[in-house]
Amino acid sequence: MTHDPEALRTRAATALLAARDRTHLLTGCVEEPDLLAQHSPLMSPLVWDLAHIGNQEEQWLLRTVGGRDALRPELDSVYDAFAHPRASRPFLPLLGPAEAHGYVAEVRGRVLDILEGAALHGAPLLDAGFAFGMIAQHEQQHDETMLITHQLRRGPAVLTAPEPPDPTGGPLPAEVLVPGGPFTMGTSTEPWALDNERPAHPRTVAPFHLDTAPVSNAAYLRFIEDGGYDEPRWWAAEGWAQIREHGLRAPLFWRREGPGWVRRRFGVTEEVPPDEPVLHVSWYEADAYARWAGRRLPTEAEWEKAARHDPATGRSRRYPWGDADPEPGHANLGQRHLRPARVGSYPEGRSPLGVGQLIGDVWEWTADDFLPYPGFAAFPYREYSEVFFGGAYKVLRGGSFAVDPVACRGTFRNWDLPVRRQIFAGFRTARDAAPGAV
Ligand code: AVJ
Ligand code: FE
Repeated sequence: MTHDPEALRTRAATALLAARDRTHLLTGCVEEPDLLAQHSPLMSPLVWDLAHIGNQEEQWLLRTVGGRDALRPELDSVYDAFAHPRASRPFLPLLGPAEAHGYVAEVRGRVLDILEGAALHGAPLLDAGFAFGMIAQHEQQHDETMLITHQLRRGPAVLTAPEPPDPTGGPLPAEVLVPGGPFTMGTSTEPWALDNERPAHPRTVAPFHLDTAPVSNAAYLRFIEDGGYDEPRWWAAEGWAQIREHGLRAPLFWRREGPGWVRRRFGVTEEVPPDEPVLHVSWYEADAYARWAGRRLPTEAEWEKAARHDPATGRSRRYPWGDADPEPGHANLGQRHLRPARVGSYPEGRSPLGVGQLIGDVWEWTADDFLPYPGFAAFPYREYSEVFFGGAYKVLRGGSFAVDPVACRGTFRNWDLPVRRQIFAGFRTARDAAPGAV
């Protein structure tokens, strides 16, 4: 990233404005009752996300970075994600839609003024405009959350987008061999990387084979049709308990119709597209599929080595295609499309070893629990990552079609509970290489 202060200022302002455009799109396409309603107990009302975005921005950019007096200090507790579980948020004294829009706009006006005069160096929170980048990422993360709420919402479609491009570049082998040995995991140099991606540190992986694309609906359907949901031997105990208790037979939003399956997608019912990466599966479903296929989920280190390691130089790169920021030809990011692209798409985005679609399309469940890297230091607040470390959450990598490029890198780590299915998650599988492989 540039060190020129004016270029940094422009980058920060552009990231904030892009996030706000998306927030407006997601909150402007439904009527007031739909902004106030809770569409699922797993999600907040959209109007909570909206004002929470503004409140985070007020706390970090207006007060902490700008040193200004609080604008609406009484809102801090209402929009504190830890004080109120999502299911309880409709009952809070929330700002109404018009008030919430007014509040976020008022905060933003002052923040852009602060950005004009801010030193973008001299303290970790300011260096390269980190705090501004963090808040732009925070807004984009909530925009993805709001898009999940849109997917859960019943009723006719309100969002539209062009279809992803057709797959090009010819057929891929099903898997590639990723060589064993050391590589650099995490980062100490990516300016807007969040605390859990840091620091860069050496890791060694054994040689392994990795799918060149995420698992498709057609492949997942073979698992279903083979009785995968009736066979306890494929399932971790808690996963088996979940599918039995809730009678799960297929990914979330799928429904049997005649001999086939249809699914509801942003208010439209369509046949399940065979060549698209499977979406809306839990970690337990991904894990069970992999075991059925005689394979396993990749570890987080394996995923990152496949995505970042350049065998020619031994260096870890920012993205599978190199160090350049994502362009539309590299990956399906940024809600440009409302679905993952078919497997085999984005040949320009492939890694040197020929692994495709690591970035964008679907979040990919990995085998691992969300844990700190050696040398981790919480920054700038414990509640971003540290309070989630332990064993309860599984790591997801690579980002979905709903992730903005500002919040997606080869090092970016997401996490969620292994039972969750509403997130835009799929997976790919791996297997150990035979002894003697490189
Ligand atoms: C990193 C996506 C798990 O949405 O819970 C938003 C991001 N943190 N506000 C989440 C986040 C605080 C977080 N995830
Ligand atoms: Fe948040």
